[in-house]
This record gives sequence, structure tokens and C-alpha cells, in this order.
Amino acid sequence: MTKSKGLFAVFVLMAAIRSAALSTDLILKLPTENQRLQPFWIGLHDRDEEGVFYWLDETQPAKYLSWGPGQPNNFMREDSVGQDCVQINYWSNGSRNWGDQDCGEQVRYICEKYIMSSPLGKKKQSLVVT
Ligand SMILES: [Ca+2]
Repeated sequence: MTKSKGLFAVFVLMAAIRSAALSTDLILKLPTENQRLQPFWIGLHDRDEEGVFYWLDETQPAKYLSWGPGQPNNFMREDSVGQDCVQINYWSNGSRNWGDQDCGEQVRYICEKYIMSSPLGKKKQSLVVT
């Protein structure tokens, strides 16, 4: 999604979490509504090649991965083709790591917001939970 705003353009894309530091920082900011820890979509998938995970804005496989216990497992229900999208999830061992999930599941998501000045300005990144 692009929204023009004067000399600036705002781009929003599902979040790429490329480091442990960013992951830790993000997890601390996740809302815990009603004391219930919820899953959130991030911008990682293996829709093109099973087991090879890419960030939505990259053409090379992701280097930093933070899987929860037993993940990714591409679990297949009878009515699905597997799990090709990735969530930050809550695990019984108390960790807040990633798990692959059916891409059609309706949960909240985390986006990156880029603000670019025109035409060659710097871009800044911030993470937004929606
Ligand atoms: Ca998969």
C-alpha cells in the first residue's frame, strides 16, 4: 500500500524481522489484550518452495529465523494444503517464537512502515501492530 503525503510517500508491508535484537524489541511491544497472548502474522512465507522461507520484500531466503518448538512443521489438516505463512506465536515453554500456519487464518499482523522523501530521500522503518 502506498499513500502519497506531500513530498513523502508511505509504504506499508508485512514486517520482516531480520535479527534477534529486532525480534526481542518487537516482542516487548506486542499487546497482550485481556492478558491473553495472541499470534501475529509477520511477512515470512514458504509459498514458493516448501521449507525455504522468504521475507516478502526479499529474493534471497531469510537468514535469521526464530522458530518455536517443532516448527516449522507444515501441518496439514484434511482441508488444507499445509502451512506456508508465519506467525509470532506463544508456546507452552513461555517463548514467543515463530510457527508456520495456514495463510488463511484471520489474526492480527505486524507491518513495517517506510517513509521515503521524494525522489532519493532516506527511508526510515518502524514497526506497526495492526
Ligand atoms: Ca510450508
